[in-house]
Order: sequence, then structure tokens, then C-alpha cells
Amino acid sequence: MTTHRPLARLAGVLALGLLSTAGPSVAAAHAADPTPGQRTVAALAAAGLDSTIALNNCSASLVRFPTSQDSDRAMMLTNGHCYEGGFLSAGQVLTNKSSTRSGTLLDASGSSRGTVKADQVMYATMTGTDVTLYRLTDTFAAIRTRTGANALTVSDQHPVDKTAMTIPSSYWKTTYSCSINGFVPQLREGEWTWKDSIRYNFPGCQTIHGTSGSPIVDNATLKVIGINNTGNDDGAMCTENNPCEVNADGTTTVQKGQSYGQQTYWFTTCLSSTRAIDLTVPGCLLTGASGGTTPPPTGSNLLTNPGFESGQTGWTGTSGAITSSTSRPAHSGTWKLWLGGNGSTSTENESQTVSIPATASAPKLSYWIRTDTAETGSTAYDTMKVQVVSGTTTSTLATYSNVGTSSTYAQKTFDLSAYKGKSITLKFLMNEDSSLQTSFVVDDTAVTAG
Ligand SMILES: [Ca+2]
Ligand SMILES: [Ca+2]
Repeated sequence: MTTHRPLARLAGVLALGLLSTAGPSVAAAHAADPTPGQRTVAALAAAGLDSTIALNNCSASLVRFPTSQDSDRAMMLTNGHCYEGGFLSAGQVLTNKSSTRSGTLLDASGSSRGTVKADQVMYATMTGTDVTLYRLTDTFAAIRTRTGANALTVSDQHPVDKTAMTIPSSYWKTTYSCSINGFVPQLREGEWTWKDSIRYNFPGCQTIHGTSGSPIVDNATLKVIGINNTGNDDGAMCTENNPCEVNADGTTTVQKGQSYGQQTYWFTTCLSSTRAIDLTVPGCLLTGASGGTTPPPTGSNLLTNPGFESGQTGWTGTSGAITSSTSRPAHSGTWKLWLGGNGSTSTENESQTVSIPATASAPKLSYWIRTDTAETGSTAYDTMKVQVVSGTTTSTLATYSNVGTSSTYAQKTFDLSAYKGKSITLKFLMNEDSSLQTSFVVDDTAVTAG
């Protein structure tokens, strides 16, 4: 994550030292600009820096949920790596922890509207996403009365590729504008891994150290659709300040200067009736969700997470194969199982074990599938099998290949009567040869008792 990166990341003693020596990215960005905080203000879009909050080491913003009420305590959003207690370890989640953090609330031109204070970290993590959400001491209504500021609303929708966006950095009093350039299933930096990261178009939003924690604002709706957190400084691979993209087959790629943001709509999937963060809410996507990421089967569907919207939850197999990548469409929602697509020798699989009730009248398996390939001819070079493993017996229900692909989703249904009263493992198994990709994309699976 960038403090953009070191700035925050080394919160405390080293922070300012690193800022001044933060390296070529900062120097280059401001080399021709003796007063960076001044020049850009004139060019700000209408919303500008309004409702952003400057912290001592990072950027932040005054935010509300779509369902927040004026009488609720106001909230401040920044990165997990901007937390005042230092970096959080991989897997670490903080909730309801007392805080005395304060920041300077800005108006559109970057002038102070006053100070806001937090009394609690509602939620913080550097795993999956990179966020710290603070509860402020004032309500939304009180802040509006005192400062005139209205909070930015955190969108409850997954951001859409190519959306025109702005990153207002309160720390630098500057804004970056560009558009979303796709999503990264897995982004890795040092010990941290983030999911479904937002990639910015390049160049355009080459955010620098100190922009960490800035909201990503949709230019059309002015809602917060993500949070800026990192960028690749030196072109190094997966090290601190040098995040790498991890592909479905586990290979890593980097582009020097490429910056990224993380998801914030996840917050809206984990709200209690009083708009507090509740990690036990079914369908909660935030890291640390307890059971929340294991939504109960839908209707009579016996599978867990049958539409893949909760990522790997319920499924075992190749990391990254379940993806929200926009390079292939989901049948519904955003996530799907995308096997293959590598164009190199690879084997991928996903499986889930399910018990078919002895009382099932007509148990069935169904799923939607679409395929595409760069292969030609009638030889099956790349294949994907749908299998049922029962005890020591593996049965193949269907085999797809690069021959006869169709990029239109079609639903397939299979009889599972032979497995009444048994625990079976449903398995999708893909083998690709050394060249020319074939993609097998599966979504909306179901096992029903009938
Ligand atoms: Ca889906
Ligand atoms: Ca091939």
C-alpha cells in the first residue's frame, strides 16, 4: 500500500522523514510545482476536496452509508495502513476499539472547516481490503450545523469498469482524475493480499505517497466507490510499496507506476439494524465475517455460495479461479468460476462437497456455462470436466473443450438420483495445453433435492 505508502505506513517517527525523501515518485510529481497544494486547487472539479479530512500521515473522508440517519454518529474513512497504531498484520481485524484520532475537515477548495475527532475504530483491516472506519464524536447533523459539511455516501454497489473517477487527497490538497481500468482478483504487497482491487487507468491516477486513504469518488454520482491505497513505486515484485497482480494460475505481474484502490461497498453488506458494523450479518463481505461469508443455500439449493458472489467461500480449489474479473461476464452478480484462459499448460479445479438427502425425490445438478477459445480446428486441446466423486468412484457428467465453444451462457442439468443418501463432491476440473487459451466460465450452480 502506498502511503500513499511509506508516509502512513511508517506512521510516527519515520513518516515525515520518508515523505521528504519518498523517492522519485514524489519528487517527479512535484518537481515543477513549488507549491503543490496551491496549483491544483484552481483546477478542482466542483466537488473538489469537499468533505475530505486531512490526517497527519494520510488522507481520509467524512462518509455515511446509504442508510445512515442524521442522528447517527458521523464516520471517517481512511486506509487500514493509516491506522494510528501502525500496520495491521495479515489477517488482523480491529473492531470497536477506542481511538482519539482527529483530522481537519476540508471544504471544496481545501480550506479547513474545522476539526473532527474520533472516539472509536469501528472496523480496520489490511487484509482483503485496506480500510479503517472511525466513529466520530459528533453526529452527521451536528457536523453539518457546525461546519456546513455533508458526508460522502459510500456506494452499496460494486464499482463498474471504466467509470470516470476522482481521487481527492486531503493530505496533498490535490485531486487525481482518471477512470477504472478493470479489477484485480488478487493484489499482493509484502505480507498483505487484497481481493478484487480497483486498477486505475495508466497514466492518469498515479497517486503518490500521502494520498493513502483518499476516497475514490464516482464523477457522476459523487458516491464513494472505493479507497485509494497503493501503487508500484519501483517495478519490484510483491514487496512493500511494490504491489503485484496475481493471475488465476498464480503468476505475478507488475507495472511500475500503476496505482490501485480497494473495495468499500463491502461495508454496506455488514450493517446491523442500527448501522453498526456487524460481522455476523449473512452475506457480509468484510474480512473477519463470521458465518457472514457463508450465506445459507438459496431456496432449496444445497450448495454453499452457488453463484460465487462470496468468492472462495464453500469451494476448494485453485486460488483465483473464482473471480470478479470483468474480462469475462458473470451469469448473475459479479463473481463466477473462470477456469482456463491462460494459454499455457495449466490445471485448475474447484470442488464442493454436498450431501444428497435420502428423502430427495429427484435430485439434480445444474449450472450455467459459457466458453470461448483462441484454438481452431476440431482437436480438443483444452478440456473441462464436470465430475461427481462418491467414495472412491469418480463419474464424469460432462466434458467441454475448445471444440464447439459458445460465448452465450447456457444452463445444463444432470440427474443425481444415483447419489440419494450420499455425500458427494462436485468437481470442475480443467486442463489447458501449452498455447492458445480456452476459457470455461461457470456461474449459478445448484444442487437440488427435487
Ligand atoms: Ca455469480
Ligand atoms: Ca490451448
